[in-house]
Amino acid sequence: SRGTAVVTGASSGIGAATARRLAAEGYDVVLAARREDRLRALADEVGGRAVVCDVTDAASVAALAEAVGGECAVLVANAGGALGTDSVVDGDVEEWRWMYEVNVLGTLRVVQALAPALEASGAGHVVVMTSTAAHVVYEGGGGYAAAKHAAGALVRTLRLELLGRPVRVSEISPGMVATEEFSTNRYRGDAEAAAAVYEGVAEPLVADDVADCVAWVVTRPPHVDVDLLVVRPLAQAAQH
Ligand code: NJP
Repeated sequence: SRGTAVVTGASSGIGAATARRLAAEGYDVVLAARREDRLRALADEVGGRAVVCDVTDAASVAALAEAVGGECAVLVANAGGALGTDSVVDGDVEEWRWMYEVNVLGTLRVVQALAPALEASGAGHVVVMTSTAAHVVYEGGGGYAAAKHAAGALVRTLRLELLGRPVRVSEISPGMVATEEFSTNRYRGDAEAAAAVYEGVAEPLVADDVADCVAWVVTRPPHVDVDLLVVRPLAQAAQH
């Protein structure tokens, strides 16, 4: 085994694809998210462990760290999401708060809880899933971009803090990926609105495209440090 790999947000989309990919690479995967039925089914499929965890809840994250144990080779801090109404002028403050809780503070909690186990592994690796929205802003995406910019600042600061320790830190910033983010989370099941998001992006990435990036980053030789990997659908490249 290559050691334990914890993936948050492993119940769907990029996280589920990443868990499959890392299991295939020989990691003992720990799948964390809130939807237990999905986690259990995936854990059975890949031979991993399901740990129900809400990254917005400190006790829940502490229980995840407890379940992981003393050593963790890889943490993929991927749990996150966007909501539809994140205008600056008339967006709902509570929706902005939700995006901060899950994308920023959720990542912070998980990184803090697992940092000792990552260091104890002797060659830990933290991968934080931000977004192209961590680097650019776009109209209608103010809350998400603000939260992902903050998550980006978090991961870049973490790199500085961990310099000289046996933990590598990488940020992966995907563009548009066809997952549940835009069907269930962002647009709350409104299929028409979800389809509209993909307008102008004829062929969005699929979750496996991003999972491939995660697997590539964490399987580089120990002296190779991948700082930031930005991956977009070709059709989006001209936009931002
Ligand atoms: O979306 P989706 P993605 N505690 O909705 C989990 C970023 N990204 O795969 O708890 C714990 O299929 C949720 O699990 P559950 C995006 O911002 C995406 O696209 O069971 N887990 C589910 O497993 C996010 O950071 C695109 O509901 C929580 C997962 O998060 C990451 O990619 C573009 C949770 C979300 O899976 C994966 O999103 C981009 C909580 N409180 C960045 N709340 C894109 N799709 O286009 C949610 O630039 N989760």
